[in-house]
Amino acid sequence: RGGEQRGALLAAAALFPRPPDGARFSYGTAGFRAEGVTMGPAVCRAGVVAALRSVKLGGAAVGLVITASHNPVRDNGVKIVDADGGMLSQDWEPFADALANAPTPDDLLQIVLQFAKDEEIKLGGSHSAQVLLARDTRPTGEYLLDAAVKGVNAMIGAVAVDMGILTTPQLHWMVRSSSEFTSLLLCLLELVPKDKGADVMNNRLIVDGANGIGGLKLEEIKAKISGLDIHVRNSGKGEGILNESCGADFVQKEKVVPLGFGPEDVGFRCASFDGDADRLVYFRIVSSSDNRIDLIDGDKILSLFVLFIREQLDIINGKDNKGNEVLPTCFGVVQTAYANGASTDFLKNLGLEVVFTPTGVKYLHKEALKYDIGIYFEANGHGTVLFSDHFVSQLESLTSFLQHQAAMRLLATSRLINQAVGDALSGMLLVEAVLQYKGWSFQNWCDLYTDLPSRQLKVKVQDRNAIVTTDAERRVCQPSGLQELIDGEISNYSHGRCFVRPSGTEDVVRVYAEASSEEAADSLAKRVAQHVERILG
Ligand code: G16
Repeated sequence: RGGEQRGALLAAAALFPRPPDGARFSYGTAGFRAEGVTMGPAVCRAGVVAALRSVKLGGAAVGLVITASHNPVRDNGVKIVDADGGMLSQDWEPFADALANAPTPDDLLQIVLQFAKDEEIKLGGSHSAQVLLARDTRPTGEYLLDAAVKGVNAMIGAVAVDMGILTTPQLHWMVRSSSEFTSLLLCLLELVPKDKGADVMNNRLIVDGANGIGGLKLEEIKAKISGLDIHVRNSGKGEGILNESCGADFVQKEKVVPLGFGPEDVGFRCASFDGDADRLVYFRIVSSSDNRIDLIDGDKILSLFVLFIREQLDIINGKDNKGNEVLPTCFGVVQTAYANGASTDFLKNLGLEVVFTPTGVKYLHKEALKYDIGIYFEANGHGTVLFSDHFVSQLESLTSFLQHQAAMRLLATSRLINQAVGDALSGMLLVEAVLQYKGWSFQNWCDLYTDLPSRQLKVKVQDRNAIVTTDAERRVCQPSGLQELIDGEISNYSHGRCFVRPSGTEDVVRVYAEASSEEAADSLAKRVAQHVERILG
């Protein structure tokens, strides 16, 4: 593909030719600047530099911002943001200068080829590269954005992503966070003990994107996630309909194979996002002749994270010589009534404090903030792990080698997993890192505990808000008499548990039942649903 690459560079350079009498560009204090209408060639060539920089850094996102900052409105400029979110490495400025000033497309090509050779960058290969573009409000911004895109696209395999009109620091921040994501995963994987992990686990991961935005985003970044062979189904690019017979809600509630999966996926580890990628569940297709799946819901994701965090805390807390814990930690788990009873038992048997809140991230998150490390998940896959600022600063101060490695793992975890809200993408990367750390297969993870069979039903009633609940939605206080009927039903089932609550997102009453067999859970849910229907009409 060398010839194709050469052709693309020549073509881009020819689109924005440098005038023979054009002023000399110098990368200067903060990139190239001049009168906006004359900047086309320099901006296009800066696009080439930015794309090449991303290739050099293994595909990490690099930024390019079109602005002349405090200078007059007729001026414009271009500045490259390095993958760490800071300014372009100064070693690259002479190359950027030479390229901006190359008189002809041929000269430009020669400079790129020579530089790529010196920097050992393989051109025309199967590399990936990503450049995030932004501009300010100047009138020449749009024209120059086009020049930048053409420059980026002149590097085969490079993708230009227009982030729109932004402040310059916003773009720096976006570039920084985008590369943090992948570099933190790498950091976690590097902290996998050498006697564990990697080779034990199959690195193929198949992801159901629910035909939504999560699939699209994952397609963009998957090549940069080293160590994982990610395949996206329902990626949002094809014909499939958003959340229709696919996605985390469907997989978790129906416990069957989502659309878009075929015989080739049987037996592999699969993850499923919902339409806006804030829920995550995992599953495995049992056999191609059977629609059933083995489901790993939010509760089991939580349990995996709990084990990992506990292990790191145990390493850190090997007592000091006075018998004190090195880092006393307040570690709490938050669940809702939907948490499978087997998961709650598992967590309590580990000696953990498990707190219940009503359904809704807004309640769980608030509760989890009360701990040094607070972890919450809803069974439906909404959840994350929160680290207090105070705890993070204590982690940063641990130095003894063994403790240091465990502290580093927790620090990387705190930065990888989204501290603002549950996030399918970052949650999935943490799952993958933890499985590798433990050297666990999907089956090992399944075997943590056996879910009690459960069933969820929806009942359409006249006024769902006639149901008032208490005790984190585990009991009904209105209408009177309903809870007694539910209790009466539960008493007929071994391991029976059942609750009803008005949905906060749909005009229905939800019924959840658990029992020792599928049939029993189905029957308990149905019987209670009938009472709800009869009483509420
Ligand atoms: C929202 C909330 C979740 C909740 C879910 C179902 O999720 O953010 O916390 O579990 O609704 O709520 P309900 O049972 O009240 O309908 P999403 O994924 O729809 O944003």
